[in-house]
Amino acid sequence: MANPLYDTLFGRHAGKSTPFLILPDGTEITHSAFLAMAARIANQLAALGLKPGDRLAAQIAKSPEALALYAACAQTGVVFLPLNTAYTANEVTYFIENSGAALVVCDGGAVEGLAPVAKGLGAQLATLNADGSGSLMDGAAGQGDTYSTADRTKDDLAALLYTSGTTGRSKGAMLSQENLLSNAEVLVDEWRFTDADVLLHCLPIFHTHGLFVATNVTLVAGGAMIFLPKFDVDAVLHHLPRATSMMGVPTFYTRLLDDPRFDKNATQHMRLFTSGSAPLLAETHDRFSARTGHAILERYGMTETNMNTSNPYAGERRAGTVGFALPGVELKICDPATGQEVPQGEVGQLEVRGANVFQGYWQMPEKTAEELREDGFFITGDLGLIDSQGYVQIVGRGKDLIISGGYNIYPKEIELVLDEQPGVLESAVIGVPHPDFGETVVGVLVAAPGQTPDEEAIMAAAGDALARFKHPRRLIVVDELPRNTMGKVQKNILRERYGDLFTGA
Ligand code: MLC
Ligand code: AMP
Repeated sequence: MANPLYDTLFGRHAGKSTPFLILPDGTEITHSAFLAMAARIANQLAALGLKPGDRLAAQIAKSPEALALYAACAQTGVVFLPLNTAYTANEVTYFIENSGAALVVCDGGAVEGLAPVAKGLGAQLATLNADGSGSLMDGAAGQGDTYSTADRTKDDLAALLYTSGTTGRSKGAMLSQENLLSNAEVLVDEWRFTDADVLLHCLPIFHTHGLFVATNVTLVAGGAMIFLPKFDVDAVLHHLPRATSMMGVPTFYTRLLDDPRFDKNATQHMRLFTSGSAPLLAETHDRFSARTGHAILERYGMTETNMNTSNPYAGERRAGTVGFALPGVELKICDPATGQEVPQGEVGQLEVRGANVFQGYWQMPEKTAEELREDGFFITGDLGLIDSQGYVQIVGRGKDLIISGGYNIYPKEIELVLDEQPGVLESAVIGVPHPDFGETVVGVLVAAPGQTPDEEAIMAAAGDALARFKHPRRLIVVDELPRNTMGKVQKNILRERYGDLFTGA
């Protein structure tokens, strides 16, 4: 039976006693032990009645078992739907409902909030805790170490990853086996990953970067990962000597540069540091080179497209750019109004096409049609240009989006919550520069006539509705919002006005 995703990422490692996961305490999990764990989970999923094409929503801490659940989904043909652990029960409810998940896997601590939701929506519930305990693994413990891999084609769905939108409603990006595999294989070649690589993995595994870029690349190459539960400067410095490579968001690198122990000595054996998910300031790139002698390799991607561009491994890794379109990816810079390509060197909206580009938004054909052209080009919403030597530069965003520490935050989602609060007439949410997170969230409020909004109560309400990373770090009450002649709020004016709130520039 064929299953391209499982066979290429996992099956090829059958019988190998080489280390795959190296845990913080030094314990190693070999490739074959990992596959056996995945097969036990696969048997358990089948025992619960899951079938190929069913969706499995997982809001679980990063652990070897959590990664094995991803492998088990590939082996059973179940569509994996990973969720940010910071999401509130409110947010998760939408994802379960929209995806029609057959099984929800969550931390034991979340059962009270999610059990009634799952029951109401006809989904089963299993638990998987950070230490690998819980009902999922209890069930898997009694299962066999092998599983007859489900037959799948490269066009079958592998994963559903939700991204928010400018209307505030999240959309499930459908990623096929081919979307994931083609990109992982290209990146292995471009970044020269081999089975000798040991990747220091400190990204979360519920997003494209940590799951599909870092993990899939390591799996295709047959290397190992030092698998840390989260990014932490001390832990990174402790484990770095054993690593060959690391992938991160810009915040990882600014935090490391803030620590004097991070220097040439600490990094001399490393062969590669990559950055993405948010813009890496040229200044950070330059400081990093001066301190360590390594040029960070910056690349650009999205949930819907996996990776689109990368700076070269061998050539110049140019600060402030995201390099060239990857092999197999076509990239155009277009006029957002007409969709026509703009002259070379001019700013326009990036559009991309290739085997990496997703299949559309889950059960949202109109949204899909708005962003995915009939000829296969995806409209990214990012603004950029191609310089005279072919390097792509991202210069801004056409979409109203804030990226904080590598997490995407759509202002509309927060504005909808703020607008509902007593004493608030209307709101505008903007992103302003932040020294640690790159950008952070500021809520600008207009009071309802004769009322004074209660900022504490508003923040408490935001806490129930929205994940912590989306919360405004500052609320500002103004008399009115600046608007253009069409009545549209001029967020650029607000961003200018409040741009130095956190940087003091
Ligand atoms: C945590 N907090 C954040 C935050 N992360 N707030 C804003 N933005 C974030 N990114 C909250 C915490 O809940 C905490 O709340 C407070 O901020 C400070 O926490 P911290 O201890 O400083 O944060 P930490 O846990 O260290 O997390 C920061 C981080 C993490 C940068 C390490 O956010 C992270 O791993 N980011 C990576 C995101 C990522 O993988 N993105 C890839 C998306 S895929 P309190 O209550 O204490 O105030 C993609 C495609 C592509 O974009 O191209 O890759
Ligand atoms: P997500 O929807 O979480 O996948 O985030 C994708 C968005 O992150 C892109 O559309 C870009 O706006 C941004 N992004 C990713 N990588 C980079 C980068 N290297 N430089 C600038 N922006 C980036």
